Amino acid sequence: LRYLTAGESHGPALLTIVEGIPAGLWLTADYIDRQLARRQGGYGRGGRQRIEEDRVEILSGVRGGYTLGSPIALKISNRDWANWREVMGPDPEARLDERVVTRPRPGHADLAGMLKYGHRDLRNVLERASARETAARVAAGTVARRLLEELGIEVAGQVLRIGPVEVPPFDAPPEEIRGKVEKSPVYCADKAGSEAMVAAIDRAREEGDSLGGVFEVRVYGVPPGIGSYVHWDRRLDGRLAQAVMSIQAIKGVEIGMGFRAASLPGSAVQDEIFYAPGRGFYRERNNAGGLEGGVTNGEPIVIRAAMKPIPTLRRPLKSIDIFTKERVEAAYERSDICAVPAACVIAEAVVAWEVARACLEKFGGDSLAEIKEALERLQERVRRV
Ligand code: EPS
Repeated sequence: LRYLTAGESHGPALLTIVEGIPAGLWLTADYIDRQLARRQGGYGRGGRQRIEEDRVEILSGVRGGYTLGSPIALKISNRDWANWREVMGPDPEARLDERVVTRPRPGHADLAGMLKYGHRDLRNVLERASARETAARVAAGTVARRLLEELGIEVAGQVLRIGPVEVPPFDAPPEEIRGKVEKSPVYCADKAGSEAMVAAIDRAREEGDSLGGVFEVRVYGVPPGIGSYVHWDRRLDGRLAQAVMSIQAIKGVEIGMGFRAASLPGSAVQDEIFYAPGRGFYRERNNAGGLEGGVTNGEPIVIRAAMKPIPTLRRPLKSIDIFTKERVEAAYERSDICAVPAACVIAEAVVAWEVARACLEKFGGDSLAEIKEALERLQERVRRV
């Protein structure tokens, strides 16, 4: 299972090609669009989201609602392209002297990207570094999510912190988490917490500032034995961490008890092992976050991440103009105030992708039917051990 994305934030479209999805999976544009809409939402988003209304176009790999086993090409058009055609176009006539960005934003890829690629207009960096690209990742991850649903595996995310406001994780079955999160403007399961988060975002907006936060993604119904301990790049915990850390503005990732485990004795951290006939092995708590030795142990996967505040500030920090070398204020156009709820949706997608990829490594299969047979064999074997 693999995918690539392409596209600039103000270019014509975002593209992804998803390869390795088995034949026979029910997949519709509407199903993907629901996740694209969730990604666009969340209190604290800026003006750009009023322009865009992301919808996917399935260009290949699906016929009559079912996947064919061939590459699935997905396209999400940028409505804002209409306003950028002359500046962003690929032809030599493009107006490269307009909307030039010369004042790198501290915390954005602007300066590091310029130094790396030798650009003289920071726009050439920010157009691709932009989190707009995550719409394509959500589209690809949502295809994986559909596959996981067929295997009885469900993903649910929730926001736990925005700036100074923190709530404990809501520990419940996935449909209950999703039910509460859907009602919250910041995708938080706690009602009072949601209101306080909205107020914190309003304050940040008034102050011309931005806010980060923390979210959690859980994966329910994962069979034991996915991932492997035999080599570093097959450890599923490492792969999940990489996938989530690669989302724009993520600065920390933890699994299960995470950083808190460092301060406690082993007896308070490791999850004791129980057994019941018919049920097999199980745990009464899940500090490991469903992963031991890089392999799933049958408990839900629990992964949390910290997102830093967005670097584009209405009250900009100081920077240096790349041409004049003068000390100036960093660039500001429009911006989101807080994109933590969106990042949570993106994390659900990239986590679903990694879990699906590891499942296909375990179960193989060119068709959904083959994969389901292999899963049933594993479940049967685990029950009988
Ligand atoms: C982004 C800047 C903003 C965000 C964008 C990410 O876009 P613009 O520069 O057009 O105002 O809205 O996110 C999206 C467009 C999106 O769909 O998530 C950035 O600099 O990373």
